[in-house]
Amino acid sequence: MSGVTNLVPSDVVDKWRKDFPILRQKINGKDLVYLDNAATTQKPNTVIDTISRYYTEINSNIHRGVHTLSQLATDEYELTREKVRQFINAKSLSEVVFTRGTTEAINLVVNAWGGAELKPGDEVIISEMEHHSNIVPWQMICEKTGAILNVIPMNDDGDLLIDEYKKLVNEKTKMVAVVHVSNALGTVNPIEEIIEIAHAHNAKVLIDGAQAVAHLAVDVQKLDCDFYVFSGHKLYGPTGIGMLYGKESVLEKMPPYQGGGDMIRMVTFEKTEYNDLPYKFEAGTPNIADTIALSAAIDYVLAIGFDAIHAHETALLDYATESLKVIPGFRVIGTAKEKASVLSFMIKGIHPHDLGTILDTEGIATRTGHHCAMPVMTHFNVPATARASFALYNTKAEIDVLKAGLLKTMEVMGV
Ligand code: 7TS
Repeated sequence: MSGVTNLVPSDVVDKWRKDFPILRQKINGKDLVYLDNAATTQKPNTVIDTISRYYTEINSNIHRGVHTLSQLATDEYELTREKVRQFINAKSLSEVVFTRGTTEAINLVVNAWGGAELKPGDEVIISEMEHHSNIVPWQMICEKTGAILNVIPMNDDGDLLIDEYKKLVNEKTKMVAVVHVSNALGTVNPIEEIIEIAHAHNAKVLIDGAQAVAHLAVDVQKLDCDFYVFSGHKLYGPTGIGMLYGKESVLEKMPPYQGGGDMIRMVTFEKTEYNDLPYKFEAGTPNIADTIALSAAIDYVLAIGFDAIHAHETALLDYATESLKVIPGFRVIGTAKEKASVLSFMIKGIHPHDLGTILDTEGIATRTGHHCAMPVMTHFNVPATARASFALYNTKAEIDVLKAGLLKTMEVMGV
């Protein structure tokens, strides 16, 4: 991300921090410095309280009962659908399908859409920087259908090579599935251009927005993507609830993903009539409590606003990149032109796992490993990276603590 204008004053960030009770914890006797936000964000009180209120006051199964509690739970569940619709600016409620998370949303598209549409010789395009959840399901369906999986390469900054993409896409391309923001590199991909090119060849487009929705405003109508997926837990919401946006015309043609209750209109042993959208894709009792709490998370983010979030997180990423690069042997993995909230790095002579372990003794939570993006590690010829990823409640002071922790690790490791 670039083009910072208004810095968010530190007293405002301190106020935000107070909304997240977990941040008051000590870890290993030290103030928690939580820099693993790309894995999952912490939850504000309003989200925690919503889950508690749900189970205390209105717990009931939805869509089925005429009794008061069931109606209350159904109303709140469906209000969340409307909230998500507004959040991503989907045209209609039929286009908002609740899933367990990004992974399930991708698997839904792969199996329901891919299972019906892909034929031998058809082509699917993904990119070199995908999370495994946007690689493996496509590999599986390609193997099953005889479709071919192609990969858009990236350069050593972690920018996709759009000219190579233009060479890959052709009339056999049926799907382009690309990540909006890379979890391993922080790259913000030029998805508008990617979508336009795909559509010029009549291919559908799925955007993996898992790392995007907490950092930038998403407008699916403006993007014109066919599918957009994300997880609530990376957006200050609970785990176990995610979202599939699909264009109504595309979802309408897709067969169901799972069969069961709620996704039917009429069942006989001879034949079943499926329910209308979006219920056709929501078989069984859903995750009611966490769906309703996702509403609170979206309210929270929108009350702060993406302008402030963007300004603050960009300042953090710039500050971290600048202040850590003076450390001897420090190497950033991912130096794309447009980045959001992720700093992947190595320190010469220290395995990232040792880094992560020693930082933890200082109360600093980072992530180390392949970040479920092994092909990214292969590209950069590294086994793993350390990753600091930022959220709206992080501060420059915490980055100073990270820097001190890194210097201490080097001392401990004799580097
Ligand atoms: N896509 C991207 C880009 C992701 O970053 C992740 C999770 C997923 C998909 C899968 O999301 P889920 O909620 O269904 O699991 N990324 C990470 C990460 O970077 N560290 O832990 C999980």
